[in-house]
Amino acid sequence: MSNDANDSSDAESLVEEHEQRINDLVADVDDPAELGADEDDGFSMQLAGLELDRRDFMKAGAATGLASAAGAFAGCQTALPDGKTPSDSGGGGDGGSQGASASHGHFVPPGEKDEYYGFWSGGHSGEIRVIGIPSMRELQRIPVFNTEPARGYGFDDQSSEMLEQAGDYTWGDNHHPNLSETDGDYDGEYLYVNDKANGRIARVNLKYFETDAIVDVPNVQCIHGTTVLSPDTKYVLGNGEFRAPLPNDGRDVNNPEEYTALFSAVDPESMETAWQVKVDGNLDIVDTGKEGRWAISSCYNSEEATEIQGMTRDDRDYAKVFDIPAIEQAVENGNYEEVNGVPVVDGTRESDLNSGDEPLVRYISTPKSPHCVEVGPDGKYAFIAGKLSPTVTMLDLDKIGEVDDPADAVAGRPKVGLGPLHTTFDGNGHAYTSLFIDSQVAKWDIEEAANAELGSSDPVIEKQDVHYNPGHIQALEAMTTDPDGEWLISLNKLSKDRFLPVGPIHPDNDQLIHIGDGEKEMEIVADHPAYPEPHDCVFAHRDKINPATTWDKADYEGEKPFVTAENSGVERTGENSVHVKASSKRSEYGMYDFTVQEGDEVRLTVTNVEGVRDIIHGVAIPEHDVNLAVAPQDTREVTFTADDPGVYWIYCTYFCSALHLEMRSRMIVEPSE
Ligand code: K7E
Ligand code: CUA
Repeated sequence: MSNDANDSSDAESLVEEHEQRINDLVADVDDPAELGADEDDGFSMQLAGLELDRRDFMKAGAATGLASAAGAFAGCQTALPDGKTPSDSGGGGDGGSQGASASHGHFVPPGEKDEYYGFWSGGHSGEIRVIGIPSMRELQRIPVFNTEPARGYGFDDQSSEMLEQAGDYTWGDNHHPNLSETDGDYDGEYLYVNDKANGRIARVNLKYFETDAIVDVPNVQCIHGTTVLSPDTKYVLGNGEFRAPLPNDGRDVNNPEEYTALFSAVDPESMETAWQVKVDGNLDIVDTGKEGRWAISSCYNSEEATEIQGMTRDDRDYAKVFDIPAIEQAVENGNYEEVNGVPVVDGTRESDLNSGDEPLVRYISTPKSPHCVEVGPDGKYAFIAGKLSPTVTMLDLDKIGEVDDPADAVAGRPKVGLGPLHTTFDGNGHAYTSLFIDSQVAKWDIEEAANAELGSSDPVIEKQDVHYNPGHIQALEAMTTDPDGEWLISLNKLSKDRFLPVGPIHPDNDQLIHIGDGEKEMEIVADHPAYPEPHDCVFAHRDKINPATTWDKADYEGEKPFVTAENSGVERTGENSVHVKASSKRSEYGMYDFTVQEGDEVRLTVTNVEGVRDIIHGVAIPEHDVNLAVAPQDTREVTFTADDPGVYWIYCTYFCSALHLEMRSRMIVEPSE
């Protein structure tokens, strides 16, 4: 087990080593073969009186010196009409009237509402965050793969059973939130999100902003890229990124060439895995065409290596284009092997199913360790960002099914800058690509790129510095057929010196950028610190999302009782079990006390009988790890054991009225003898 990266111990040489590795790997699209170890990538920024490689920002360890350089940098873009730097004009994002840019306010006054919902993945926090656009105010958090006391999630029986059945992991790493679609537009029903860490896909019910299903996808360790199949959410599609033996039961552990990556389709209603496709290489990000036929995935490890040197060896990898109806046909014809209850279709290049006119998977050579795939609003092109190549490859989706050699479907390949990761759209013919290494967003003209020579940087219109190292960028409703333009968010991985220091683990920095209709220059108007680590976000106009403000008890009728003050009480259900039912309202529970016996298993059912929005009652029982949050008209249940005799005060955890502190009850646990 050797690892070169550990050979140098001092910080400075580690930085140099990393820089050297990146320099060696970052390809020049014009002639990838010639990009040798010693060559300068030729990229530098001219500043007044100072020439600085943008990547110097990756190196600087201390904030001192960096701060002033960053200020100069921000200013050098002169994107602002009055010559102010973005931080002068409200980069602090403090939400006050000073916080709005002179030209493009994002400030939403008290009492007014945002125009858009933003749904942020929470990365390894495991949650979804709901953020209003353009204010950037955080509106809500939706726990998905984590537990969350404020919402009783992972505490009540229903959610803890769901988490248990989905593998009983204590966390997840969610990257890609996707809104359900009908006719290619958001229908406001569901949000689907992946768990990269444990190979799961979850569904959030947008009526209640609550996770209602999680599937632990068989045969894969990790689900990375995730998308819904446009235009009608026929499937939720997930990319298995890590190659592993199939099944991973101890076979082939020392034969990495036998490992495989799987592309999975999950039924959005039943949340069961419908089928999987085995492929060569790995799978990173995925998006679909707009008409329901094609799904396009990137692959960064066509080398099928197990260490970084091998994974980055070749200058070409692939995009893989999945023909969904052809895969369904193969499943229907029985052309699969069933593994752990799921039909697995062979989509490797050698597969018979890939030999005819209608291959299941088309492999298209793409430079180099590509990352994102995003399909543009008109569905014409898929945009595949080169990551280690400074280019974005455009695939013509109309041609894919027609050309003999899928490489002939490549419609353009503009050179946009270093470290391109993700692309988004304003609906007016512009693409915006994040440049991780350059810490910039590049705006470019899509049709010009289709007409230009491969590798030309002519289509690039403008570059905006961001702070620092962007991953995903998203413009309003950019993933629909009708993007709204106006605002773009750059989800920057590093914040460095942008905020008050808070210790060595820094927040990310989500920057709000005004793009308008794409005809003017981009302008940064707010910095928004984000708890690590959001990867992606998705926006919907507020007219498309219609959450309930209280519960509709018909939605759980037959599953849970609706407990009123009258039917509150204790019912003995067995020698060592009781069912305790209690209503709740301002400012009392249905019982001032109840008695159980030492050792009883207690099933506690609590209904909030109020119909008034925003009046939540909590149920905390000290020393029993009991914590419920019950919204108006909702009922929650929890089961626990009353192990130790004594008196336990039950209290309400939501400050619901002036008599909130008095809203209490006693659980009396009588000794068994
Ligand atoms: Cu680019 Cu997981 Cu979408 Cu992170 S992925 S950035
Ligand atoms: Cu109910 Cu506080």
